[in-house]
Amino acid sequence: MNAQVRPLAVPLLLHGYAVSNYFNTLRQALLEKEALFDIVRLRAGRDEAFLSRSPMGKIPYLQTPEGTLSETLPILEYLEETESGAPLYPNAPLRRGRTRQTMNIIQLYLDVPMRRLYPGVFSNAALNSAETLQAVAAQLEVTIEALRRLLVFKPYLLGDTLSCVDLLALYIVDVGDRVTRCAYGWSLIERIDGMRDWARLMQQRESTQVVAAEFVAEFQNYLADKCAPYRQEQGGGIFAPPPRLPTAAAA
Ligand SMILES: N[C@@H](CCC(=O)N[C@@H](CS)C(=O)NCC(=O)O)C(=O)O
Repeated sequence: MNAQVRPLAVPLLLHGYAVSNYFNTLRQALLEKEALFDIVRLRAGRDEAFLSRSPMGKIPYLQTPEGTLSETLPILEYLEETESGAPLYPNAPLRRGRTRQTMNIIQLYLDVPMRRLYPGVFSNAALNSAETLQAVAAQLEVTIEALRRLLVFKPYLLGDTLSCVDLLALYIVDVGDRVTRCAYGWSLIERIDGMRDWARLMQQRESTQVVAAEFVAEFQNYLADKCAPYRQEQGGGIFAPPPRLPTAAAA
């Protein structure tokens, strides 16, 4: 894709906040592209002003000099077409198609079903019913099998260069691993050979460290607010801080 650089040095404005895996994906893409951008920290909303910018009432959305855009995958494509930084999609049409295919699978068949379990994992307001647990588990098995076929870990998910798939998967797999451990007692990351080493590689990137630091801090507050059954101290995911060892005085 040819970058059509915006003529004016007007910063893009990324709206959302660091608990959102989609916000974190876009923030990291902007950092990787060394784009000129600022962040407007806000939660999802449904008032008229919010819906005029993000019609589904969701974060993240991007304010550009030409207008606003919501939905992470189209925003990633917009950045690819307008920013001159490092490409995040391959050029060859089939490989570009596979990049989009894999992102669709990760969003629709991994993230969306797992969200059905958020109430019983990240908030103590409701329990997940046995039917929901069973239905989501069945979908996750199909998705895990698909990802085993698609991901190559060479060393990035689809080849030897970083792509949008790595940025999308990073935050969805992090939260997903916490969810499967808490809801089912198994680790999403460990179910896919190569995923743990890839996660370690991704953690070394400067852009990951910037985004993950704010995510971990904000997520801690979010879990406390919701009195969530899951706590970061239980570990899991890619970014959960390591469990604290007992101090000598406490031992
Ligand atoms: N398909 C959307 C998903 C965005 C999404 O699920 N955002 C969540 C936060 S991670 C949200 O705004 N939830 C609030 C709501 O649905 O009311 C995208 O690609 O950006």
